[in-house]
Amino acid sequence: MSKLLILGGTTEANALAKAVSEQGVAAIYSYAGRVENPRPQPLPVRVGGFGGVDGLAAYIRENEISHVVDATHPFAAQMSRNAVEACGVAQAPLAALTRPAWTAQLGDDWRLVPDVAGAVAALDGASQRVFLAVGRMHLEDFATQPQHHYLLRLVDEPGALPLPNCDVVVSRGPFTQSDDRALMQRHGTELVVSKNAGGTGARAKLDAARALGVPVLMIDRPALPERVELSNVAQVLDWLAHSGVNLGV
Ligand code: 3Y8
Ligand code: NAP
Repeated sequence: MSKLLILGGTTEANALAKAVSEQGVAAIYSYAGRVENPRPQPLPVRVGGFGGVDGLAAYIRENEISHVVDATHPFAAQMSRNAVEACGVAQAPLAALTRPAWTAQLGDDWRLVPDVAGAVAALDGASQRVFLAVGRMHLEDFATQPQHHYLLRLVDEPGALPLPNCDVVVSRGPFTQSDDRALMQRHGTELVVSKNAGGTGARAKLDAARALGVPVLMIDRPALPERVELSNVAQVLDWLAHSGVNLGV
């Protein structure tokens, strides 16, 4: 009996959940529990960490998971590393549903940095109005550059913030170019800091930056281990069918 575990939390994971539900495939959708109200899914949902590699391997065995699709965000590197190891231990086939990195287009003014620490270092210097669109988990890292006036976009209302000069917008994507352009004009944004997430849900700020002639500090993705990588839902359904999952009508 097949049962699919989807490691979720992205636009692509949500599209896969919809397709798998429509195909009548037994599946469960997993969130880390990072935000207060994660988007509802058309599948049974579990929330919270598994407890490292051993916890995930045990979960796979105890719940008779036959296949795992890692559809987490490109920056969810720990989860992706754990998935590769745990699926090896539990002998469960694993495929990742990923999205290509963004590349600069004509008119873009990007400065590439290797990681969050590189972005922090690149903020040395005089005060600027910075749209820090990297979420909540890395805000502490930017506390060493308090001289800037930050615009923060967060999924949930924050508690105390580590940055003295900041405006907060509580909003979850997917975002639109016109909204992001208006937001950046209101804030007087002079620099955007972005993860190279890829996909469609977060790219509006890049299109808005290009239109406004605003430079972008683009944070490269963390390295991920070797694994089967698929780039759309159809490829995942095909991978499932070819590894013994009976898809519905
Ligand atoms: C909890 C689950 C959908 C999927 C929505 C995508 C698109 C909108 C864009 C900006 C960038 C950022 C952030 C972002 C985007 C999608 C997708 C994506 C970026 C939710 C979600 C969860 C999370 C976790 C959250 C992180 C944060 C990152 C905000 C759901 C809404 C900045 C990444 O407060 C926190 O702790 C937030 C944590 C990890 C990164 C960080 O370091 O803070 N995502 N985002 C998942 C879980 O619990 O397992 O409610 O849907 C999902 C989405 N966020 O179709 O609706 O697919 O990427 N998420 C980044 O890309 O830079 C916002 O503001 O421009
Ligand atoms: P991470 O740093 O790679 O993972 C840290 C730990 O969180 C993992 O070891 C695991 O805990 C738990 N975890 C992560 N994703 C999980 C999932 N889908 N289901 C169950 N446990 C999960 O992950 P992250 O960057 O914090 O991302 C957390 C979630 O937010 C993921 O669903 C990801 O897709 C989503 N997201 C992240 C970003 C981002 O910028 N990082 C952007 C958009 C969406 P255990 O070791 O205890 O199992």
